[in-house]
Amino acid sequence: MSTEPWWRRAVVYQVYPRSFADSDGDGIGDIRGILQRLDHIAALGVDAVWLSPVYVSPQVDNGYDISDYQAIDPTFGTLADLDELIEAMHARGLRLVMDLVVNHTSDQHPWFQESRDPASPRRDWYIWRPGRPDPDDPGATLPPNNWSSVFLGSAWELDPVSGEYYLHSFTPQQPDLNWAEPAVRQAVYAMMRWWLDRGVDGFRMDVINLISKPEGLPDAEQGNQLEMVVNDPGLHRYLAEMRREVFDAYPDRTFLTVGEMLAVTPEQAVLATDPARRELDMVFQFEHMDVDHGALGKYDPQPLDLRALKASLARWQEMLAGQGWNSLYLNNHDQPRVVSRWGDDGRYWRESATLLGGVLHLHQGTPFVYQGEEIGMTNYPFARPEDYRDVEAARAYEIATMMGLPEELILGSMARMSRDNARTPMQWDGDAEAGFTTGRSWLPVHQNHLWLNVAAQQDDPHSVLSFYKRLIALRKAEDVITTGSFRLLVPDHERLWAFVRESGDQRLLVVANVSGDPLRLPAGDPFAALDGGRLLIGNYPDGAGDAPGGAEGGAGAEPGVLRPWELRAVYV
Ligand code: TEU
Repeated sequence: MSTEPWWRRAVVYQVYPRSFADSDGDGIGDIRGILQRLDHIAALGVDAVWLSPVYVSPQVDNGYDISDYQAIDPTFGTLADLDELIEAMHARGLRLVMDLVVNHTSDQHPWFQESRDPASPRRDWYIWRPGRPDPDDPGATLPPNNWSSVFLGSAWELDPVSGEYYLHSFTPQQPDLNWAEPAVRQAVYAMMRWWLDRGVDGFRMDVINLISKPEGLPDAEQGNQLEMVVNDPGLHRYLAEMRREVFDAYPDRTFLTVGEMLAVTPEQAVLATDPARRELDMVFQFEHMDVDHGALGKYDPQPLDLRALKASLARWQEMLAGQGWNSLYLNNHDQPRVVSRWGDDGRYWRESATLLGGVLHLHQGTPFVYQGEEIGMTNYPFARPEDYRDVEAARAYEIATMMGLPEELILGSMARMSRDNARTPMQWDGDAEAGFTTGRSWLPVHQNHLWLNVAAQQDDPHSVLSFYKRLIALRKAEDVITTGSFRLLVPDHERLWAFVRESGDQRLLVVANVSGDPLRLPAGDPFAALDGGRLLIGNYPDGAGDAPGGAEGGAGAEPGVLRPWELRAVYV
């Protein structure tokens, strides 16, 4: 087992099927649409695709509410289509990582339907509790404890069938499975093996650190269930058991397992990803994505403090080095588009999109590219409450309104942070509906698809797309990116993001100007060596190893100065 697993040098591309490509004109993306666009994914040079859920689902949370784990939702196609996708991907050297959503099912899942009957053998497959007496109303009850759902409001729903409450960490239509029940775990493991037998190469595990609930389900201090659930030590027992019962059944194959973990600390991530402990390969952590959350959380966005973002990512680099393994991401289907969030999607759109991608990919770990990120897709100008489709946005709006917050404030925050920003259709070309569908798209296409699209960037050597292709190729070619140590420089600088990667006698200096103004680099080592070093990659045409003086390059760089949103990685 001394050979290095493939995913250490891999880049993964995330497909959100609903919004990627629609083959049948119903306005919703599907598996045959992905098949038609597979050349785009292969041309990026990525190694694997993480496919968000395509299983049978009432689609309350766009497929993260599953009612049949072993069948494909007709909206997305058939099992035969999926088998064809696996085969077509494997033929191109691409692996397929499926989404595994097993903290909860849909309330329409037959398991839950049976579980509603207290006499059913499946009663204990979910988490049922009697209510607490309501001191103000002797005839009524209160939820069993004070936990709140991730999507706000109580995490408990009263079911009239038995008069008991069931736990739901997300919407009431997503009841939590009871992992303490051995039969539940065995059913999940069997289902996972069924997918691996079909040729699937791994799983991205949705909110996996919520599966183990603390004994006795005690009240949370802040009315927030997460703090209670995510630290439960039982999690590691379940993950190790899953490894043995599922993945160890295939000794000749190397899978990719990445667990999404809310509020996870680097210490817990080390426990989950230390290869010696045999749990997961990597986790999706949230610390760096939460640095711009205000006192009221996600929907209280604050301007980015670059120092906090740099420090967070650097801390994860240091803490996991040589022990665990990092995933690297700035975008996914739950996050607003990073070029709008932390870049400049106006004047310096191209520069800031490439800078953010470049800085991330030059960290140690396995980078994930979310569909549309590779062309610099931006947030959508959402204006009215009815423009949103996401269940989280709807709940946030309802609760903020109940709290009496001013309408403009609520709508402003939603426009900046809503998950729908990530879910507008993939922009393939400048045609009507951006080449996504021949029908009418389920979420509106961004007006900027007229110029911001795959076709327009395909043959432009200076496009965001071409930059991402170079970046992905570098990971295969340059050992230091995968194996080199990481050292953050100038942590207190408010605009300069700089670090050194070192391996053997290779020393790679990465500098990035996170602002729209020129930035003079500090004097001395190692910055003084920048202009004399060998440029590995840069995001200005004349700083990218291409012909000097491209469109924006103009007169070229002044020594020791970074231009607006300029990134350079240089061997020094
Ligand atoms: O996400 C977990 C989760 O809590 C996210 O919803 C995220 O924290 C939130 O968007 C921040 O506001 C996973 C899936 O990725 C997400 O799409 C699902 O809605 C959720 O689990 C429930 O399955």
